[in-house]
Amino acid sequence: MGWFRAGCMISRKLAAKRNLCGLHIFRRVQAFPLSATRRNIHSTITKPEQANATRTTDNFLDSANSIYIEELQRSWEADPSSVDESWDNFFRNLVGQNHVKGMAAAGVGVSGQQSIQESMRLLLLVKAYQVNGHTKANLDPLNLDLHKDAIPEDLDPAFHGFTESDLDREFYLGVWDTSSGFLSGNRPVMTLRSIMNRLEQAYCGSIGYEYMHIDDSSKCNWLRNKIETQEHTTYDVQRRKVLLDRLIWSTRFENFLAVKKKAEKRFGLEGGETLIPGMKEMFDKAADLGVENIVVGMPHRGRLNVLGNVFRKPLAQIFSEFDKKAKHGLGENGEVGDYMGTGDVKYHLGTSYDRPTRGGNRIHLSLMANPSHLEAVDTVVLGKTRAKQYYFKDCDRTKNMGVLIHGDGSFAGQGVVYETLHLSALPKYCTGGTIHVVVNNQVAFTTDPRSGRSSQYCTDVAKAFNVPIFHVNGDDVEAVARVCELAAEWRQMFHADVVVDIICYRRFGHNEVDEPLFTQPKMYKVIEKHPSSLEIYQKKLLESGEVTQEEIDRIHNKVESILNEEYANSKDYVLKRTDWLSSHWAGFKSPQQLSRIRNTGVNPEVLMNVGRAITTIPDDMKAHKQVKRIYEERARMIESGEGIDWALGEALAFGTLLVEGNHVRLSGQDVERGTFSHRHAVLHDQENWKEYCPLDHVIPDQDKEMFTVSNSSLSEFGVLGFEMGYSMENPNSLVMWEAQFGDFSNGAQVMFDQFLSAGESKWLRQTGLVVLLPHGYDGQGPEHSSARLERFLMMSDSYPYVMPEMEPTLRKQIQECNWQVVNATTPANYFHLLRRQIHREFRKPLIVMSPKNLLRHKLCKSHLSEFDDVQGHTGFDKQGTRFKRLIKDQTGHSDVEESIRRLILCSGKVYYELDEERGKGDNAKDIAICRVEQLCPFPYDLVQRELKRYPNAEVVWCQEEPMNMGAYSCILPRLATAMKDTGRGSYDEIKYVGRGASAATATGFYQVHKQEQAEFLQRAMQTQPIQFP
Ligand SMILES: Cc1ncc(C[n+]2csc(CCOP(=O)(O)OP(=O)(O)O)c2C)c(N)n1
Ligand SMILES: [Mg+2]
Repeated sequence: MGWFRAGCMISRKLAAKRNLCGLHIFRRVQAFPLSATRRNIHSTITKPEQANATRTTDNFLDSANSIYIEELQRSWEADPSSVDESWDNFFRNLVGQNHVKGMAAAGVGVSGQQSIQESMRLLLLVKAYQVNGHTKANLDPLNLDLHKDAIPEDLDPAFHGFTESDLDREFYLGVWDTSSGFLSGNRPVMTLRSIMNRLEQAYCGSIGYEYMHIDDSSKCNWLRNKIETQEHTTYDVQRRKVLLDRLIWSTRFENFLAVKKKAEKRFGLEGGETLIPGMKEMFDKAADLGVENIVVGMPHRGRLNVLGNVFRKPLAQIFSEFDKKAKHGLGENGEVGDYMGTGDVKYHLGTSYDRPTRGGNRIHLSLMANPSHLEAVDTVVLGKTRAKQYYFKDCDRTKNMGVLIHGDGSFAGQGVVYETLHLSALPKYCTGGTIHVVVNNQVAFTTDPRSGRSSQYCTDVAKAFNVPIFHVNGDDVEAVARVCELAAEWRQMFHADVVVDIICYRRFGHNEVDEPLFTQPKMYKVIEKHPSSLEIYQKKLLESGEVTQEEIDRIHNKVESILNEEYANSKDYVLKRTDWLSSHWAGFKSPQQLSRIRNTGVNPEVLMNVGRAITTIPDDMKAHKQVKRIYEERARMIESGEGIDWALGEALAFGTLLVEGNHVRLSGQDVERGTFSHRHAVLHDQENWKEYCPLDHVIPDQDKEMFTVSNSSLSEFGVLGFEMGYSMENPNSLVMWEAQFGDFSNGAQVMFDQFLSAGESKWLRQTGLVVLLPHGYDGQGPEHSSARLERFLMMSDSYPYVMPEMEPTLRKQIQECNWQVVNATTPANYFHLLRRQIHREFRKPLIVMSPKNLLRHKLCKSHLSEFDDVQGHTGFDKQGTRFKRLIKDQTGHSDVEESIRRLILCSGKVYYELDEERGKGDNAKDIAICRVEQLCPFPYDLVQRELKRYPNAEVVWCQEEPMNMGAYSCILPRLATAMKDTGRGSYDEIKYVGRGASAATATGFYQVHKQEQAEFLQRAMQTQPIQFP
């Protein structure tokens, strides 16, 4: 036994150290300077460090020091109650009144004496395998693995004091009620040799298990049982043939494309083909265990193979997407612009499929479309999964599951993986466990692990979350299948995350046109000679006699002929008008189908009932007195109809949407109270742990999640992605993410750039997600002023130089635009804005520059009559009560005001400052101030209405942001287009008032802020014409 000889050699060196080493505390001692031939799955080495001082309360399972044990034994002999109960059990079990008597009681005869020290060392040896066996496992198909040189000493029996002469001695293992697996076997006596064989088999084969970091012994025991009990480890011939068939499909698919589409990028799976049988086994097992829906996110590598072989996307369609001459993306007459979107490359597209499973079930699979940005889709998948769980009333989260496939480089390197894992156990974000599969080809583009990570395994990040990790040699398809099944079992059993790390290789370059020898010459020389996993498996089955060559050939021929047939069909494949509507979306309109504009006012009686429900606190609730006062004030607002503020306006929008049967969900950092202490959506009893959320009590027997408000982890990228995924499941929900301050949304920039602004265009998937970004200049410095409005406007795809159709019955302006950007200035308008998101037949993302100081501004109030649908009430205009895209001047101007000398167009809270400035003297009474509430898409019709109202007015755009920021550069061409169209001049006639250009969003000096503010407000009101630009 190779292990033993090597162990004997080092045992002498270790003699002095023996009994001093702990198993649990590890430190990185050395970052090995790896040679090019010695690298890959490990980049750094760990080594046991001496255990800390003893504590008599220590659990025996955590201990590893035999001197310590001797002390404990002495202590126990003197007084059994002086040690932890587990130690007491240990000594009783192993020693009893008489050690040999214990063995006799177990009905076994043992030759020779076994000291308690030997028993303990044996247990430590077993435990060493459980903890460190993975380091010795045969994980690397290329055998380049460095860790062969760095196997921890404690896996060597000599380290524990055993010698070759002990090999055939029988040892009593004890009977451990509290443990499982190996130690629970009913053969408490075994030779050391057979103990070692069992340990090697369980822990050092093609699978390396990491699970002893999990701090829940019942979970460890469950895994131990699965890992160490032999009956779990074999497949019968039938299962083997299924695996073979699946592996042939996976392999031939790539080979076929390699021949047919030689020079095309497809990010093939070659070297990692066992992923496909692995995924299929996982899905089958999950279905057997009750899973009905699986949402999958995955990157480029092997995606086409997964689409074709797991999701059963028609192969003809996949092949046709390679055809550069195919007219995908063009309409019937070759025109651009049908609702085919702008499209995406083939290895980003999603799909869904109802897949029959081995056990005769059906399972619905959805693969989310995703951008090139590695790992960006992770939390989107989780959000969608969580939404499915809500709509399917899947309370124990066992019917809907998320699966994420990762690359080794990305799993280790992309921070959003950590953010994703961190959502796994949060009450309002948990999805009952995600299965992570890492296609670990030991390279990322051209970067190998030495440069790509500081951790030992690429999966180490998951250990921080008590996630078990199964490393598996990707050449061993049965081992891959086994851990994939085990992962599904774990997930269904514990509703927690799990990682499968398939260690494989990449047969070719990063893509098929890359040359890997430039950067990985030695590795690729090995790969060149390395047989495929299919060849290895076929050989194994042939040698075992379980499968004949004829059977193998038959499968190959079948697969090849189907591939050829589908390839021939792909030439005439016509891309169907996409299946963009999933079941919940039936009746929703594409941008080409006109959606009626609806009013959003609410029946006064309903409004009143909702108002009362959301301002009532139960008598036994001891809320903080300031919060109580806020609620009393809100109740007064409802009863009097006067002075409704922002928070109440928002709550009324939520409450009325709930009454209409919609799901409402708001998440983000500190959203429950609100960063600015204005929302107080959840009340906390000051005397106990009780909480009360008034919006949970709007309708009788309201589902407890129908209204969800939740503080999130301190993440932007991850949480925004989650809400985006959530919003895509069902359109009858108002899903919102609020940034703490708008500035921080740039931490989620990938979500804005790749998903929210362009998702519908690329992938034909709509979302009505609302993003609230606190924005406004009130002297808080460069980081708490700006949500970078300009970026959101710049990403709008509305064409600025031609007036769109604005006639109300024909208007599709919002439908045709990629998103809406709004800066509302009254609680009532905000109320209608939120309700409008739902009261339409399409969904569109909404970016809101939300207020800070307007939350308490004395003039930023609305009357309850502005929320209702009563004709003649303030909010009711020609079309009824709805969101106002532009709010006209409030000083009672008639349809034409010839004497107005200046029309100031502005947006956001600067309106109130301009209005106040205008009121200071008499020389500005002839200035009109209009608020552009909806910046994108631009309200051309209403702006023109105001231009006509003030035929002689100088036109000014005023903003508080620096000139190179804010809305100015977006407004300018659109306002010019509106002006030209009414004969009011163009660019030169648009004057600018605001801050000058600046690198930082705002000054850090309060006095400078005030001065800047005063200066531009005065300039806006000056009597002489504005000269700028
Ligand atoms: C966020 C991000 N950064 C960089 C890239 C460019 N890129 C594409 S694939 C790749 C390597 C990924 O390595 P790994 O995760 O190991 O997956 P593999 O290609 O090896 O399957 C890189 C760097 C990207 N797509 N996304
Ligand atoms: Mg890789």
